[in-house]
Amino acid sequence: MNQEFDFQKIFGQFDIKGEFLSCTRYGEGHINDTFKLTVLNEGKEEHYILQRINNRLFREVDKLMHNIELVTDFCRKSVVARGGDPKRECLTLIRTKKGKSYYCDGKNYFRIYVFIEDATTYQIVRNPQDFYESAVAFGSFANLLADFDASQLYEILPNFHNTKVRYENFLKAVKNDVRGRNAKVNKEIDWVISHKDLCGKIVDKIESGEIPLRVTHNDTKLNNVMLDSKTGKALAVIDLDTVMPGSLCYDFGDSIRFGCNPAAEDEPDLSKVNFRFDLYETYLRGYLSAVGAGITPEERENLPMGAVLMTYECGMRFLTDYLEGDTYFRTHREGQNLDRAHTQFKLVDDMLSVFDKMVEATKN
Ligand code: ADP
Ligand code: GN1
Ligand code: MG
Repeated sequence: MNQEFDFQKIFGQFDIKGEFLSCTRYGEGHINDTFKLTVLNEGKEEHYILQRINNRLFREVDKLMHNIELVTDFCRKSVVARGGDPKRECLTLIRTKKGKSYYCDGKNYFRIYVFIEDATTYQIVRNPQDFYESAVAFGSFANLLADFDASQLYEILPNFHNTKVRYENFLKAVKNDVRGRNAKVNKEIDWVISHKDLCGKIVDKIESGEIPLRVTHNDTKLNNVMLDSKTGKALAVIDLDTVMPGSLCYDFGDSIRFGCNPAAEDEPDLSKVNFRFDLYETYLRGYLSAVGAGITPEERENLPMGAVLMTYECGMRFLTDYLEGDTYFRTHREGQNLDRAHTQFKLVDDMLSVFDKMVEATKN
């Protein structure tokens, strides 16, 4: 797999001291190709993250990287201002020798970040304390971005969390049935359609102005936050590709979607998948402690719906991708996107069964 890119040549384009040692696949993101790059500098090994940007999805890499440059600069200033360590507490882009934030070999686009050492991302919540820490990280990130000028950013993936548009795309995939898979998933298709009234629950409030649009992260799952391996404390929010206008309810909701499930996102055995209300309370506490007083009463009231919606939407996206032949989310095995859809649908059912409790817990 690694031989498909000439890593030594790519490394040579960037302004990095030292000699190329190795580059191996890394992490469990579904979108970009991520590698750990090891360099020998003055007798010491140094690490970087090299990513091939998914330019099938991010068609305008220049605009994407413009956003990331602005957001990483903004975060760095805030880390420095509070006396933190910018090499570990935010993402640092390495420039090319020509001064650009990415390199294109004519076909593929690459960027390099400083590797955040002695830190971990988790695929499943290990313990409530880690989840609490991730909530503080994402809450603080939202608080920080409140001072970021939204007009500077390109809306890099329009309608990213527009659930109504996602639903339309799902219906198109069902209609086109390009891989002839519909017949296998009639039950799942019916399930999505029977819940379609959920689609407008937050989008409509954003359109009417009841819920404000802010600069948000939009992909707040647990493996997009790095925790210090020694202290367990949150270090840095990563994966900034989707930072653009969005809603706090979505950012909160996406973390709940991923983290309140004690099983993997693609767990085939649904008896292991369930919504842990205690973890919901844990995340809520951490998030509210950090997000600041700027959260409006309408946003707060809609946090539980944000969780339901992000889970419904994500399940629908997995099922859409399954119907379209697994072209969007990276898969490692047959049926993986369908398994992912199943876990999300189970979680929505679970959440709806305790929705009143979620609402009660979220009140002031
Ligand atoms: P994707 O968009 O595909 O999800 P990410 O940017 O989230 O890609 O990176 C994938 C994984 O790589 C992360 O979950 C994390 O484990 C690891 N990673 C990303 N950036 C860094 C970094 N600067 N230092 C250390 N690990 C990183
Ligand atoms: C993708 O890039 P990654 O793996 O952090 C996806 C999210 C989904 C998530 C589901 C840009 O996130 O929207 O919620 O998979 N990112 C993009 O795990 O589509
Ligand atoms: Mg990621």
